[in-house]
Amino acid sequence: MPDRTDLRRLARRVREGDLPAVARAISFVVDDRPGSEDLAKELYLGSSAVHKVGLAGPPGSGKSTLTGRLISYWRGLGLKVGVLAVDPSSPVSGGAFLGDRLRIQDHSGDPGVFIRSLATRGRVGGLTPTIFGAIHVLEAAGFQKIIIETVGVGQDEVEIAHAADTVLYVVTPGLGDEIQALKAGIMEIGDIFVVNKADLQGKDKAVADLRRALAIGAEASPDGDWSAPVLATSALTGEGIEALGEAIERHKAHLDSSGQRGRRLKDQLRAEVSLYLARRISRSVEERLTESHLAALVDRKTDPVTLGHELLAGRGGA
Ligand SMILES: Nc1nc2c(ncn2[C@@H]2O[C@H](COP(=O)(O)OP(=O)(O)O)[C@@H](O)[C@H]2O)c(=O)[nH]1
Ligand SMILES: [Mg+2]
Repeated sequence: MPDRTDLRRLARRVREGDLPAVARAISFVVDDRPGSEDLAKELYLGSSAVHKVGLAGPPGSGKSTLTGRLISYWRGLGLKVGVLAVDPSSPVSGGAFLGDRLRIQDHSGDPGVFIRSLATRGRVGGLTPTIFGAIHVLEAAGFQKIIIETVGVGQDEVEIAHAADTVLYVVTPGLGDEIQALKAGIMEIGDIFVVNKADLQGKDKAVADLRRALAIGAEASPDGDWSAPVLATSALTGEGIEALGEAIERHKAHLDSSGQRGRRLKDQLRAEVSLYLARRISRSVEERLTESHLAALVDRKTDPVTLGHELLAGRGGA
């Protein structure tokens, strides 16, 4: 375990925006290493929330390529950009997709860009419990935009709404018919819908289909004063990227002026604290569970509910 002086030094270098320090601090927090809680405490205080943009949508729709474009767009405006790519790889292979690695290299050497993949470690749903910790490291390091790219399968598409302020939902023209069948939950999480690969056939139909589907869903939307725009982009050619960047700013301005930003931030913090509690409580309670408890259960001298209550209350003898 590193001593407090080491952690202080690491925290200071993170605050100076030193990228190797940012990488080290994120590893610390994500791997839940000894000392990581002290580091997390130190970094959270004194920094402030950054606008977080989430990218959801089916695998292959171009989220990573679009991320590369958004990085360039924001860098052009002089903003520092941090990217967290939620990665489906197993803890065994550990790394990012080759494609993500290549795109990282596009921006390598730029001290205003930091890209990191976070393995989901076989967890159901794409967001790791520690993604919030990684976000706080980026906030402390002075990044001005944070992109969270999800894998695009299952639950993470909905979970991203608990971590991001502005959610982009990315589809492609080829998905034409599927768009109409998009699940209601997905329609609700998207703040901006993007028909990417606009350089391919069928973009206009896809945009029209999506607008129609959204118009039907709009009445049920809890965010009635924001009607989610549908934009066409080509992450390949760069077409539509500036308009997308502007739409993202419009959404941020809407969040600020409507008071939604604060509400979303509280939702995110609630999710963060409950993930923390779930992890800590289950760990500490499991540590109290002994062989003799299990033997008592086997012998039906007690039952799992009663034992569970006793362990939660810190009783349960041995
Ligand atoms: N034609 C075309 N291909 C694209 C576009 N954006 C991404 N791609 C390609 O689509 C494939 C999947 O892209 P990727 O960004 O990895 O998608 P992700 O799985 O959503 O992150 C890659 O081969 C990209 O080069 C686009 O706008 N037009
Ligand atoms: Mg990707």
